[in-house]
Amino acid sequence: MPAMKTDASAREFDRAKKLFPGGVNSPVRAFKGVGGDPLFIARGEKSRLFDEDGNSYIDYVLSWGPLLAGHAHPKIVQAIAEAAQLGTSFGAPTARESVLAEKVRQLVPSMRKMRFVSSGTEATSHALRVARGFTGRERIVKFEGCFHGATDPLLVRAGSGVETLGLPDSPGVPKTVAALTTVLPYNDAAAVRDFFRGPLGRETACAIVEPVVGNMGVLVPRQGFLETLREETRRAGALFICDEVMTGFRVDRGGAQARFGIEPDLTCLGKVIGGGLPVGAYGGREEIMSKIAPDGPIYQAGTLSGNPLAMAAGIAMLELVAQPGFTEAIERRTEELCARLREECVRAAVKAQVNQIGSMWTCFFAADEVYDYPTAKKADTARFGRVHRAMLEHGVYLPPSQFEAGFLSSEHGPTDLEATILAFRAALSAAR
Ligand code: HOZ
Repeated sequence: MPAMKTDASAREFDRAKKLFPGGVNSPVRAFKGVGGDPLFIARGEKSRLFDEDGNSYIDYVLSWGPLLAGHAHPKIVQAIAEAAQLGTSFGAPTARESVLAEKVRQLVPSMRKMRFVSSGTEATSHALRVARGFTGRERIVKFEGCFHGATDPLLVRAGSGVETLGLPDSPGVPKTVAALTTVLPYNDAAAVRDFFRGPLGRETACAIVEPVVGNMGVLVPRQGFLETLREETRRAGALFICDEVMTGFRVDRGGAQARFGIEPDLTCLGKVIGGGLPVGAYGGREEIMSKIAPDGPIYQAGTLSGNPLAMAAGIAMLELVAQPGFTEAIERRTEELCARLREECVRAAVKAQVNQIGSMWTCFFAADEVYDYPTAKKADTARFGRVHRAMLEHGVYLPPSQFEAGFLSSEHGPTDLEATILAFRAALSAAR
């Protein structure tokens, strides 16, 4: 196979390195987790990405999750274009905000009241402040390998780029802030029970969790883990914050909370809710949300919160999500892909664990079940890097890190799957 042409991407990368740290505006994009240089993207269409050199790829990153309906879905593009004609930002209330909020509440009924913000990171950092303000407590709990955006108190033993780059904690996070964060092992119900029944349990404002982890690669909750967390936080008077930025509308149309039957106190959303435009949301019980300004004393604000273009994209996206069978069809396609990837690994005698739920998946090159931080860390990241590069050569764009989730959209069809499997077969053999 002739070597892939990457001159235009290389040129753009040289230029970007003079302007941005590492040449990128978000660390995982730099491909440090897999080797090689990032590709510069010119456009996307349905399931495909096209780079500046004209190469095309089946895209399993989908902007790190938001594009549940693929690239440039006509309904979303039209909604944005129509909204833009009427003005791009007002900093005043609009009817569209309520339309989107009603759609969110229909799908995620635990979000009785909500606030729109501009990113998942904003959603989680404000949810923490609200939990602290509501309970009058300062300590928080997070889980090892979960990533909730680049916000100070949660940049402790975080996954995603922090794990990819081997930076367990970040300079710049004040020690006093980090000291208020307790990190517990994911999927360990006994550790949750011990902590919340111990001396610090009643000093804790909240526990925040990715119900299905996407930021260590995909880790699926074991029976009883989320249920125990729900029960023990309630018993200790702490809030349960479900970070559904990745899982929202993907693991089920009502998110992981619908799939696992848990009712959190607060939920954070991002990614899919904006249909590819910057939107986040946090929300939950009325009693908690009524403490937020101007109803209450807990302050939170944002100039571009509820931005009309972002609301329009979100409304179009959630109208698609609400169609009967929409999310189920994407899940079935994802199951099929993962079953066939497993078959290819067996055929090539490569030890692998393909974790999947909803339209999220990860292929770990590991011999044993991967269900928490230590088991994910045992995966063969060097092999992942070799497979990633070979897949690119064969026209498939995977997340550039073992510790990120792959995603599918409604636009990934049977032809994409066939091409992906052939590419994977070739990549496994090239990447021995
Ligand atoms: N933190 C995102 C994935 N977990 C990556 C965002 C980006 O690089 O765009």
